[in-house]
Amino acid sequence: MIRILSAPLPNIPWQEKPENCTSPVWRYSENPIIRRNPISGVARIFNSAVIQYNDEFIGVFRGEQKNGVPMIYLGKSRDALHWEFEQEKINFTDENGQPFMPIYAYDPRLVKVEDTYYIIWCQDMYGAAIGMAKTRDFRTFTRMENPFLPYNRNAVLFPRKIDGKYIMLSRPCDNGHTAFGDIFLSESRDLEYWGHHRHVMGRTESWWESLKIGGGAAPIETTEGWLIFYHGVCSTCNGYVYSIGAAMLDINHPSKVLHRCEDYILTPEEWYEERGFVQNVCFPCATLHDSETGRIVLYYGCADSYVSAAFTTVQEIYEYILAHDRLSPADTEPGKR
Ligand code: BMA
Repeated sequence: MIRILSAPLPNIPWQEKPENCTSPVWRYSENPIIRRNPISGVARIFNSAVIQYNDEFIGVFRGEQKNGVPMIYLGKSRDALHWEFEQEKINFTDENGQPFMPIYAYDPRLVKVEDTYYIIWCQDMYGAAIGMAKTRDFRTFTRMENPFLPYNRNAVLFPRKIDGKYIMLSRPCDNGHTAFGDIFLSESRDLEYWGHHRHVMGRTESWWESLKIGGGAAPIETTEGWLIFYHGVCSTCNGYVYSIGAAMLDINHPSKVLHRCEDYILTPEEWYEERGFVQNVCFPCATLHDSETGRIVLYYGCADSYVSAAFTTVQEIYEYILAHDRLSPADTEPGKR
C-alpha cells in the first residue's frame, strides 16, 4: 500500500472509474470544465492550477486575452469543477505595493509552502523566463525575484522544504517552440538565490516523450517518494503532440528518479484535446489529492483552449508506474557532472 502524506481533502471532486476503462487515469465525464470565452475579453483559459483554500477552491488561470497576450486570472469554486473568474487579471505589485505587471504570463503553477502560496509562471525577461509571486490572502500578489536566467519554462515548486531548502524543478529552453529539453532541479534557502542545480530526468526512447519533457503538477508526497505528473512531447509531420507521463522521485534526493513509466498515462484522444487553438495538447499543471482515500484529480490544459480534469488513485497510478517501469542511467545518477 502506498499512501499520500498530505492533509485530507474530503470534498475532493470524484467520479468512479468506468468499467470499460483500461487506462490508470480516467477523464471527467463533463470535460472540458472550462470552455471558450470564459471571461469578457478572454478567448480561452487553459494550462491552469488550482488548490484548496479554506473550505473551497481557488486557482490561477492562464487567460488568453483577445489580443492574444496571455495573463493570469483568479478563479474560485465550491466544488473544484465549476469555476467563477474575476473579470480583471491578477494585479501584481512589487515589494512596495507598486504595480508591477509582467509583459505576459502563462502556464501558472500554484503551490503552498508553509503558510504562503506561490505562483510560478513563464514570462518575459528579455526572453522566456520564470516569474514568481507570493500571496497569503489571494488579494495582494507580490512579485519576487525571477529565480532563473532566461531561457526557462515549466518551473514547479515542491510543497515543502527538503533539508531546509526550497526545491524547484524547471526546464531550460530557447525563446521559441523549443525542440529539446530535460527537467532540472535547483535549491534555495530563501527563494531568491538558487543553486545546487541537478539534472532530474531527460527525454527517452519512448517516442511520446522523445523530443522534450517538462514539469507539470506540483509533486505529491507519498510513502514511496514524490509522485510527479509531467508533460512529454513528440514531433510529428503535423507538429508537436503533448502527452502526460508519471514518475516517482526519491523523497530526500528528488534529483534521483526511482521509477518512471515507459508509457504515457494520458494522451490526446478526445475532441477537446485533439482540436483547438493548438491541436493535440494535454498539459498538466496541478492536482488535488486526498490522503484519506488516495484519490487524485489531475487538472490539465487541452489543445491550448480548455481545462479538463481526470481521476486516478495513488495506488492505481503507482502500480501502473511499477508495471511499466523503465529507468535510464540519466534518471538514476545524482545529476551532477
Ligand atoms: C508550450 C507551452 C504551453 C503550450 C504548448 C503547446 O511550449 O507554451 O503553454 O500549451 O507549448 O502549444
